[in-house]
Amino acid sequence: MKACFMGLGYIGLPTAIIAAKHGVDVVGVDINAKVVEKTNQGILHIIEPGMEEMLQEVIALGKFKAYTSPQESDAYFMVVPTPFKGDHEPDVSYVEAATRAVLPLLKEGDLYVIESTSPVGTTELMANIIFTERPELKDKIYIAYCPERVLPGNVIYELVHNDRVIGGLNPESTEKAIEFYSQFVQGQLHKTNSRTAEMCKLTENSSRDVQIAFANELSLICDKAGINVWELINLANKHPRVNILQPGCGVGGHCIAVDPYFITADYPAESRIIAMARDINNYKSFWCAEKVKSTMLEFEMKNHRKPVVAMMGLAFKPNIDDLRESPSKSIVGRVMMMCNNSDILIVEPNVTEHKQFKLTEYNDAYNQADIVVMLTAHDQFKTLPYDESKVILDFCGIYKK
Ligand code: SAJ
Repeated sequence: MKACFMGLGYIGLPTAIIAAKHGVDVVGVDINAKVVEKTNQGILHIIEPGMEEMLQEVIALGKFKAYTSPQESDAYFMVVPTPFKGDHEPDVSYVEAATRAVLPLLKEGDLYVIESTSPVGTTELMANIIFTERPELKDKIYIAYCPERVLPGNVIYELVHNDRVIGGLNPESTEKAIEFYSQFVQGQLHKTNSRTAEMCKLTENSSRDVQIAFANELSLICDKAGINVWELINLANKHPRVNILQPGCGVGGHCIAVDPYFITADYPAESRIIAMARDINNYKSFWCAEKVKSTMLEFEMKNHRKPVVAMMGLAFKPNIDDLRESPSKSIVGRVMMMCNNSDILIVEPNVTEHKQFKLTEYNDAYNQADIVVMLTAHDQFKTLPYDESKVILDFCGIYKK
């Protein structure tokens, strides 16, 4: 069987490589010629432990080759980004472009799958495009939606072991997609229809966003009430049926902070908690920046000099070097803008240099600072002592124990 993966990003490339490793003849397609060139040289352009060795292995076996345009195959997978445009409206133009690119190659019996996180109804929309352009294929090809759920950094394990939801346009399509994924997925493959599968992906990430918003809301209440939120959550979680997540300085990354908008854009009247959770998590970053600013002013009034401030962490979550869509980074940017002649030291131990920010080593920054702002709960920061002579704003629970 030959499979063509449209999009060689954080999900498409690992999935293509793992499929190749399990015996599928894989064509990897990306519109970026540099990505294609690098990939064919066995160089991984994304960060994912163990994946580069596997890429080199499948290239050597002749099971994987990357191209800038699709090649005739038996199955086609759309694994391209679905960002949002304007006022948080989902943008499916990449999925449509990838679909239009494979359209001329489709033949009777082929499988077409969308993996990209998509608004409800996208699979039906793409099926319409396919059958409008190629009416002779109606009921002759298999069309399904199959979202991924992997955690970056643990992709090799999770792509194989996580359960997946597979939703076909009809039961025959679901079966055909299950047949494909069974070649490398050991987790259970759960059958449904395409609309439910689309909504399932959005639900998983919205659920997490809502739960984090609850924790963030508690952190705001506790700040006003003079209660340690970390102790509070720890105690509340001793209840056998309560499991509250952790507050932080907002929600970042490409999934949790984005996917809920795919629901709120299409169902604005119904999705009130989901929309509110987005607002609360966005507000938390703004609140953190304001808190830093007011703490700096208080320090200056008390000490008659400007404080040295250490901003600890830029990544969007602990122990990674991914700074994209990071609330910590946006807080740092905001504080720098509001207090531009202050002495602000920026720390990100997982990155060696940054084009916008001058970085300082974390021990040095901590030692020099009057105000320490804990933004991302990296393990390195947990080794720093709690120095009571400093003002410490612990937004991410470094000292919660
Ligand atoms: N966060 C908190 N408090 C918490 C947990 C997380 O503030 O208690 C913050 C993090 O700091 C980060 C953001 O939420 O800024 C998102 O982090 P995450 O670890 O929840 O999620 P991602 O974006 O790394 O990966 C998620 C995963 N989804 C879920 O856990 C529901 C992953 O399984 C999905 O495959 C991925 O999104 C995706 O592609 O959708």
